[in-house]
Amino acid sequence: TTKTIQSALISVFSKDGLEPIVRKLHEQNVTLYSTGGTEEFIKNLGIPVVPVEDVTSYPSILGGRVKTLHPKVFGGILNRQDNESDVQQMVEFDIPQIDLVIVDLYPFEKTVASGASEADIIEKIDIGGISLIRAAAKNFKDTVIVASVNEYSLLLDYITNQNGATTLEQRKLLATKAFHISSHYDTAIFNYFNEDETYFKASISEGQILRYGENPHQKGFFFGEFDKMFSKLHGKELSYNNLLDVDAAVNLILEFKNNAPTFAILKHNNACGLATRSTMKEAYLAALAGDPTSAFGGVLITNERIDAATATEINSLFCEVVIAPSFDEEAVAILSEKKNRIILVQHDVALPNSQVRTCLNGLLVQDRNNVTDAKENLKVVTNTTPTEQEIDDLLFASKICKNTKSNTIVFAKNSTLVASGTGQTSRVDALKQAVEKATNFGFDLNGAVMASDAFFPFPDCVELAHQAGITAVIQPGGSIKDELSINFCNENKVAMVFTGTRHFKH
Ligand code: 93A
Repeated sequence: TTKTIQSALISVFSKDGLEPIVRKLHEQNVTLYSTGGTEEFIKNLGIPVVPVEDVTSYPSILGGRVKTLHPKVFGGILNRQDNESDVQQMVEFDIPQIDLVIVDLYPFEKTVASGASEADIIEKIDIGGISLIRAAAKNFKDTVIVASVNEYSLLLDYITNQNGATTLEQRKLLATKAFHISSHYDTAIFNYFNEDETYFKASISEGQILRYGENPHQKGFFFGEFDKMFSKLHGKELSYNNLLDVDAAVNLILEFKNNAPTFAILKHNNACGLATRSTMKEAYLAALAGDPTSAFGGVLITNERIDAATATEINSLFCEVVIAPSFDEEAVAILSEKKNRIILVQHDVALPNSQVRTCLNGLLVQDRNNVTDAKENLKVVTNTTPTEQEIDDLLFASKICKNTKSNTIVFAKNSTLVASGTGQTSRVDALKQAVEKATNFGFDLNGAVMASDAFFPFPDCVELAHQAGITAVIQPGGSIKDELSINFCNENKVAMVFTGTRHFKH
């Protein structure tokens, strides 16, 4: 798989940095082919070079628009050296082998940026060069592609230190970089043509046009393969906000994949009800009881099949979307009674491992938060140890906490979300909100547990939690004032565990 460069086609717009490469190639007796200006440049260095016209027996025509676009050139680049018929045809059609292609494309973006006329800009759409790049990159098994000045030093290294030899791995890496360049180049051309964004208004081939964005005056699109993740059984088209809720719901229920029947109700991407029970109907009723007010217009999701008994209960709630891995036939009939209610069967497909959002004039990309706190990762930091039931509830609460907007405080008891404070700018406010909600919906917080997505900078949170009746706490730990919270818990017989993992979600 190691190949030595014996011939090269060089066609570069900018000649900067080319001289040392050409000299080294010449030193190693590499046959050089080249186009107009580049050929001139090489000749002026006193180095022999074969004009590409001599290969094609064809002049450069149409004012240079067609120079390298010829079977003899592309045959030389694209032939497979381990393919008998390719090898035969190379002889039959007298095609020269081309081992290395060096291209620097017409500067399309620079020309656009300079404010040039449309005619000048169009002329800077490189056709031959981009084809050379794509051809050589496609045939990386046999051909080396250098599609940018940025790769000159790498090439120089191969010529100098590897005597012009490259490994398959090195050629594939250069091909990857080449396709990055060609896709960027074509995207720039697309953006120029699509200046007024008419394309997106007219076409759904790229993104799915949504009725509108977050609000009716905003346009909205979804780029993804919804049908791979869900089968829609019933209901209206999903809106931008529906999709965001569905995303939150899918991420949340993933945490409970292997649990007993678990039912979650989400509003504005946060869980407002969630419970695990021995039947789905009980789980639903317990989830609904968590916050029946917020559940109105919510998105519902389960980790197991929805049966008719559960569907009957759900039917009396106004909700936007119901998602489950499967439904009893009768359940679908019941849930379909409401014309607009969206019913989705969720398929067992993994979510991508990267998350992307816009940031300023670019993007932020990060890994998914794949850490789920587990029993073996808990470190008890108080004299009081949590009971088995409390440990179960702490882990249960932590799963919800992780999937709720920061700052978050979650209260749970007996596998039920009792109340949460979500998306607050201070952790104490999140806690106060949770206490107030729990009180409003008639929950007794005595013996309930608390989860926090990040550490407590002060002991105020454990103080308020204890006052409310909380007996066990789960949090990452790591504040310089951890000791103050631990001391308070010790004095008041509250159990606390550290996970070491923060679960911000903004
Ligand atoms: O007009 S083109 O699209 N037609 C071609 O056949 C062609 N082949 C190479 N432009 C073409 N090129 C480009 O010419 C290269 O990508 C490079 O940017 C430039 C080099 O031309 P010269 O060697 O004459 O300076």
